[in-house]
Amino acid sequence: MRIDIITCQPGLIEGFFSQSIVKNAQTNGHAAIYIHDLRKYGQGNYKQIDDYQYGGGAGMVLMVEPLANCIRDLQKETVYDEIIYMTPDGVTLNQKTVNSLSLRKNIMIICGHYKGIDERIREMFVTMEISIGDYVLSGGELAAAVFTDALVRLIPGVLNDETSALTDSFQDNLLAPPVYSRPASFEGHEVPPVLLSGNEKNINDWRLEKSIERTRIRRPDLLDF
Ligand code: 6GU
Repeated sequence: MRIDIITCQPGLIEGFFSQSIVKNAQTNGHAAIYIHDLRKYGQGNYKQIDDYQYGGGAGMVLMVEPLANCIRDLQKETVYDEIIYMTPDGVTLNQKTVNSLSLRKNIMIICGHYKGIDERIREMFVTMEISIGDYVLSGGELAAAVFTDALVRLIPGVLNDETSALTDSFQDNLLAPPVYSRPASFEGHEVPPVLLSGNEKNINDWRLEKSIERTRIRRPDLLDF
């Protein structure tokens, strides 16, 4: 999968992509992630990328021309399956959306800032608008990092144990069951005996039962479908 991210604050996410699972995914050739600095497309001596909004009101808007030029430059090299704008007024991201987008080959992500981006970019280029939850961040960068992490870990071969993404919380609309490691007894708190029994069927039954119980208590909304 190839992911191109357009941002006016590359420093906010460069560190994230040079660490851990997302970094390994790139080293192993499963993902290619490119960060593009919108400032390079800025206008005039000051490389201007934002301006006041028509009609007045507080807050700057990312201008249409630098963004359009940047998007078109990228489109010269790559045909994108989706051009996604990260915005709090987009559709709320969930595992189902991540699963289906993980099958795409080339994705472009646009990070907004200030009051947002000129609406014409949304009309002319954007194919999908994604929010990561009902709260407002200062910019789309952290949201893009969250979204990219969720995507990249689903690419086959990225996780060490290929099946482990399948038992994550939210796959099958169920939260994950509790997990334990050594020691079997810690300060009077015991690991459930069934997990020590070696009986695979009983262990799987117990895990499913705990998943359902936990989902019913914490996220009953996931169960009504
Ligand atoms: Cl995608 N962007 C911003 N700025 N805030 C958010 C968000 C995105 N998702 C939730 N809050």
